[in-house]
Order: sequence, then structure tokens, then C-alpha cells
Amino acid sequence: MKTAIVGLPMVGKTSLFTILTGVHESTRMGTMEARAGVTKVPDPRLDALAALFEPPKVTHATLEYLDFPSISKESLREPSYLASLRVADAIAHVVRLFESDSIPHEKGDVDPVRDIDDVDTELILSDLVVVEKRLERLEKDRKKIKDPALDREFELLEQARACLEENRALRTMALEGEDEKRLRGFQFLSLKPILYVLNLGEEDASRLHEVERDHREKILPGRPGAELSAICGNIEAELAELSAEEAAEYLASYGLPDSGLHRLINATYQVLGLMSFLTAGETEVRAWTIPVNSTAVKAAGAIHTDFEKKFIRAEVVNWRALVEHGGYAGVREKGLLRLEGKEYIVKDGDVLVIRHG
Ligand SMILES: Nc1nc2c(ncn2[C@@H]2O[C@H](COP(=O)(O)OP(=O)(O)O)[C@@H](O)[C@H]2O)c(=O)[nH]1
Ligand SMILES: [Mg+2]
Repeated sequence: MKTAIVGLPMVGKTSLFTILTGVHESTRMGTMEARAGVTKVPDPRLDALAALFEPPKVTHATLEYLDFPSISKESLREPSYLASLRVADAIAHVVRLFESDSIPHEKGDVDPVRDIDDVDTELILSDLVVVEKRLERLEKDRKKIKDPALDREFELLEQARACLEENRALRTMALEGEDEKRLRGFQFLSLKPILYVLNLGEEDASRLHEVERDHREKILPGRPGAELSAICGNIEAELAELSAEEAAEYLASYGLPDSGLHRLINATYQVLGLMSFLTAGETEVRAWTIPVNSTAVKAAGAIHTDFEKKFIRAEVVNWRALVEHGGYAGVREKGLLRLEGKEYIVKDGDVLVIRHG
């Protein structure tokens, strides 16, 4: 799963990408290519399970982030820029809230609501170009060939055009089934789930949660498929250099309960519609990523396709119960280890043991 980090110039995109992935700015200047990096998803549940099982291997779930050059009308016309944005599964739009006299803001002043509206509009306009081109083509084709599939596509794209012309993102259309699939096939930018990342200055760090709540109320209503997360980029950069203990102290000195980076990664999971389940034993403790509402048999398939094909049952226990009762024998004794079938909907934090043929 790839998340594209986009935004105006000098808002902190690359700084954030570096903290997330550990990939440092190389000699990219001038090109329109995005850079990719992988983030280990922090997961305290893995640490607790690893302490219990002491396996030689602990494997975190991962997410891929892409650092994009600044977004603008011009960059959205660059074929290489567009192509890499189209294949992203979600967009993280970094929005600047930090003030700085030495770092100019492209639009003259700091105004997050304006920046969010402007970038949303650019994505919408870019999609509108694609919709109009395709409608033109369809108009010609439908005169030559009678095909109900073409008629349906035409209707659907007319709805999409109406939506975009009202300056609404395609993700607000609430489509289902075939229509949803059809539209997805175009890889429209405004159809992708979006996460607005507010980048605060240190002076606002102690108000981070308040600022996030205020903007959430201002921005999210009427924007289904969107999420918002506030972060203080400079503080996170400092944290990356510290030990866990020092980091906790440093956070506390700003009155912050937790790392903004962890919250950002969780928010990415949320917009992508993902969750994780766990497997734990003497050889490995591991987090696996699946779409929310996945069945046990699908979860088995995430581990190995053979497990999906030859699935018999899953033994399921919540990770906390497993830790508290000191392992499988303990939870089995208490009747906390349940047997579930193929259709069981896996919950966040479930530890699974797949029984297969
Ligand atoms: N004060 C402050 N400066 C920042 C913050 N994040 C990034 N910067 C600075 O803003 C400039 C642009 O950052 P960069 O990450 O390259 O932005 P990009 O153009 O969006 O990729 C650099 O000088 C950064 O040091 C922040 O949270 N606070
Ligand atoms: Mg950059």
C-alpha cells in the first residue's frame, strides 16, 4: 500500500518523509520523480508479545510512503508526476501551520483551510480533464457500436463530471459494486482517500490536540473518505534521534502524551481502510496487514495462499489476554482461546493460529 505525500512547496513534506522512512534527501533536485521509502508500523503489542515468546524474529507491518515534488497545476500536467500519483492508494496532503520568516510560504501567508481547498481543487480539475476526454471518446464510440457497457460508463462519467464541476471530489460520490470498480479503473486522484497532515510549529506543540480538533470540525464535514492528523515536524525530527526514555521525557516537556508520528501512521492505516492482526510463537512474532472487515480465511491468505486454500479453522485470542495469561496454555485453560470458522471477521489485535490441511 502506497501513500503519496503531496503539498505546496516548503511545507515540510520531505522532512516528514525522512522521519517516516529514514530515507534522506538525495540528489533529486529538478526531476519530477517521487521517491519511495518504507515505514515500520510501530506496534507496542508486538513488543509485549515478543517479551512473552522471546522469538528470534519480530516482524512489524510496513507502509510505503512516496515523497512528491510540490503539487501545482504544472506538476499535475507532468506525465511522470501524474503516473506515480495515479498508482498511489492514498494521498497525504501536508499542510503548513508553522510560521517562519526565513522560510517563505508560496501563497504569502499561512492559511491551512485555503491550502486544503486549493490542492483539493487542483486534484478535481485534473480528474475533470480525464473525464471530459473519455466522454468525448465515448460519444464517438457509442455512435458506431451499440454496447450497454459503454452506455453505463457514459452515464457514470456524466455523474462524475457533474460532481467535479461542483468542485466536489469523486470520493464523495458514494458508489458501489460495478460502478465503483469502473470508476476506480481510471485511477482518479480525487477518488483516493486523503489524509490532511497539519504541520505545526513548536510554539503550538502544546496545543496540538486542540488545533487538530478545531481543524477536524472545520474541514472534515462534507468530506467523506478524508481524515486529518496534526503533527509537529520539528519535534518528531528531534525524537527520531532519542532513545525511548529520552523521547518520552522530551514529549512530556511539551505536554504531549504520545508521538505524533505514531498517530500519523495510524491515521494512514485508517484512510487506507487497513488494520492488523498478529501471529505469535517461539519462532516469530509478527503483525500482518489486512483490509478492515476481512474474514479469517482472508487473513490466513495474507500469511500464505496455501493457508487460505486449505483453511480449516482459526484459533483466536486477543493479544492482551494472551500476554496476561502467559501464553496459549494459560488462555486455553481459561477458555479464552476461541475456535472460529472461515467467515469470522478478524478484529484489530486478534492473535490468530491458523489450522490448515
Ligand atoms: N519551523 C519549522 N520548519 C520546518 C518544519 N518542517 C520543515 N521545516 C523547514 O521548512 C523547509 C522546507 O522543508 P521541506 O521538508 O524540504 O519541505 P518540502 O518543500 O515540503 O519538501 C526546511 O528548511 C525545513 O527545515 C516545521 O515543522 N517547523
Ligand atoms: Mg521536498
